[in-house]
Amino acid sequence: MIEVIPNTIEKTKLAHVVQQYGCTNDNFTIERLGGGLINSTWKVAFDDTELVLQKVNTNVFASPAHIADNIEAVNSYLKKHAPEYYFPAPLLTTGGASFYKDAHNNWFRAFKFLKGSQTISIVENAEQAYEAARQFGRFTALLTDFPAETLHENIVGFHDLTKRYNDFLTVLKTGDPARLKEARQWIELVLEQADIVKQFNELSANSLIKKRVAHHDTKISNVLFNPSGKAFAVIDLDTIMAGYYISDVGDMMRTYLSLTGEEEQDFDEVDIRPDVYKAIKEGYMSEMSLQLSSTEQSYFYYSGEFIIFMQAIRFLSDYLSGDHYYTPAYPGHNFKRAQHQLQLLRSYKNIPTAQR
Ligand code: GN1
Ligand code: MG
Repeated sequence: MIEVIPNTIEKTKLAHVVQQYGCTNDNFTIERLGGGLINSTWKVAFDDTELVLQKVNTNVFASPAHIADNIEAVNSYLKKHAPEYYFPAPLLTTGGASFYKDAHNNWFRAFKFLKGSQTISIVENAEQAYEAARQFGRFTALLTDFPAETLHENIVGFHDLTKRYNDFLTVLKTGDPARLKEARQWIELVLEQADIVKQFNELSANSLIKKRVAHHDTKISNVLFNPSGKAFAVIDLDTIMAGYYISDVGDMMRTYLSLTGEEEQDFDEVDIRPDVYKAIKEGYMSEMSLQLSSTEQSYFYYSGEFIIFMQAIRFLSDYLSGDHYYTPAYPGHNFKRAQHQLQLLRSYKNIPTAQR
């Protein structure tokens, strides 16, 4: 379940935003929904309306209007080609816009809160993994003929491992000297994985591997389930961009396989569940097997190495350069997060070949 944080102070601050979505007085309730690392999210209720309200982190998304363009383009394509598919596009403001920008250049948008829909924060069993993987596969499959290259690149180089790795090498020269010293052993561990970057370079130079419409953030909390446990939609559409399918499969590997979430600090608890791996594969392939070339399919296992490693260097680079991207909740938080990913990578690499 999403963590719900009650809030009173924010009510006053956000009243002008809630008004944009049709609330004409101060009779609304607002509570913060925790979970995401980037945007701020609230649940708002007034009259018979329930909304999810979000403020976009403009440090991360420099052009929020591009998010809206991408969602609109995908939404109109799906409305035409797959009208039965539920795509949670933002609600329009009373002025007819899919975003609300306030006087201080804060960008907000709202979504309908679907009664009875549920989200989960940890994959408890293989069925949930299957359901989620199937939905992410379905999303990309339905958009096979959509011209992915026309989408804006909302975060430049977001899942470009070559760029991320080069940025990491730069941080080794420019980062905080004390932190660089403290993390030496972990930095060595990263540098030993250069083969993962090499494989990415090969893959991205291979014309048999297509860029498709990918979600790029396939954690389980971005899937809506109905009360009987069936997944029916994917949410969090900010990073819908052209990308490789391994981005989506890889982030499922990263976030579904171990029962421990990415915040776990006891690394001995990190454990790969083979039945969950199998469920990700079956669920995703039930929608995508006809779309993916055999060359693409040969990178299925690699997807997990790719994303876990990239997340490790994202957390570690952020720690070494002073925590500007992921806000730490305690000193050393991003260092711990990076260590967790490297431990997860080690466990992932131990998956026997026959199970991959
Ligand atoms: C961020 O905030 P959230 O949960 O949507 C990040 C992902 C990372 C994830 C790690 C735009 O996602 O790429 O994998 O944290 N999103 C962005 O938990 O950087
Ligand atoms: Mg996200």
